[in-house]
Amino acid sequence: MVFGALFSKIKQGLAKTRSLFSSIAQLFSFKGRVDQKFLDELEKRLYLADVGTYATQEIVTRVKQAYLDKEVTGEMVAFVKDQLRSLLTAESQGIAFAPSGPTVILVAGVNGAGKTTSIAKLAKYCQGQGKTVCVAACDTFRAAAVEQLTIWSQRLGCEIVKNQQGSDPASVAHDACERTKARNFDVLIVDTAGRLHTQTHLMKELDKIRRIVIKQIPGAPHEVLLVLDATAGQNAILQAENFKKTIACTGIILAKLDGTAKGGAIFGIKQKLDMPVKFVGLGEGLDDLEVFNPTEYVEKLFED
Ligand SMILES: Nc1nc2c(ncn2[C@@H]2O[C@H](COP(=O)(O)OP(=O)(O)OP(=O)(O)O)[C@@H](O)[C@H]2O)c(=O)[nH]1
Ligand SMILES: [Mg+2]
Repeated sequence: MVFGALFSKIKQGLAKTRSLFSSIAQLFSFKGRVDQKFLDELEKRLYLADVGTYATQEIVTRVKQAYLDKEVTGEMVAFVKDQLRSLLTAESQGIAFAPSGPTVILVAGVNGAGKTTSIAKLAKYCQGQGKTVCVAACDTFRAAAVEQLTIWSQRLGCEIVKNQQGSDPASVAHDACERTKARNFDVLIVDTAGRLHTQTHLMKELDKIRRIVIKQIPGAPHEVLLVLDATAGQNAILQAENFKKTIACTGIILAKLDGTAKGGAIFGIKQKLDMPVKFVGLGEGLDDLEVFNPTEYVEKLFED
């Protein structure tokens, strides 16, 4: 029953993306001889599904090598699912918790990507693993940001460390590390202000937060998660490429998959970023976060 509920959530969350993939699925029920016209049509539909140039070319080439001038009777579906799965990053193990002592998770990303909401969901996920959680409101840039995280922390019943708007984010990070150690919290999740890789002062600030946690807690940060807005499609990948040049990230949270038909963009992440997709965001609620499972993702894309 529980599994059923989870499966239907990702299926529901992918509804918009699935509408585009159904036109690809239709092609694969094709029976007859595979010719260039078929391959051209496949290429067009993959592009329309925002799968991106690399993944589109890969799939078309592989289908061509395997099936051009051959008679098919529907067996291409399984083949293409396998190919798509191989383009995705490996099955996620979720958060890499520290073997002992607190686990520190830094969360970064551009404005409005979904960082604060994803942090609330992550906190719930960690609580679900039996962990106690503290969150640090290091986005001191906007007054509403601290308030937003405070509301989530009340709902979650987790600790929050904050200071007034405009205060030094690194000092909030420092206090949060102190509190985490003093109160033996298992996990510290640090919210940061939205930034572009081009905003040098904000990137420096992020680095300062990182250096503070390194100094305070052994092995920290255990995770640096980059939140990407799936509705940005291929642009989200471009943003991530730029982020990656400035800060070492351990994985991606792909947020807002439910709000977009551009879920195909996920097929470009492995090749372009070489960073695992750890979680996907499928809505605005606390339970709308799933550990990324590539097999399930591909299965659900093609389900009626
Ligand atoms: N549908 C949907 N909406 C989401 C998801 N994640 C976040 N949102 C919404 O996206 C908007 C921005 O989310 P935030 O979490 O505030 O984003 P942020 O990156 O913290 O934004 P800044 O702090 O301003 O940089 C909010 O309205 C969220 O409810 C998701 O997975 N699905
Ligand atoms: Mg925020």
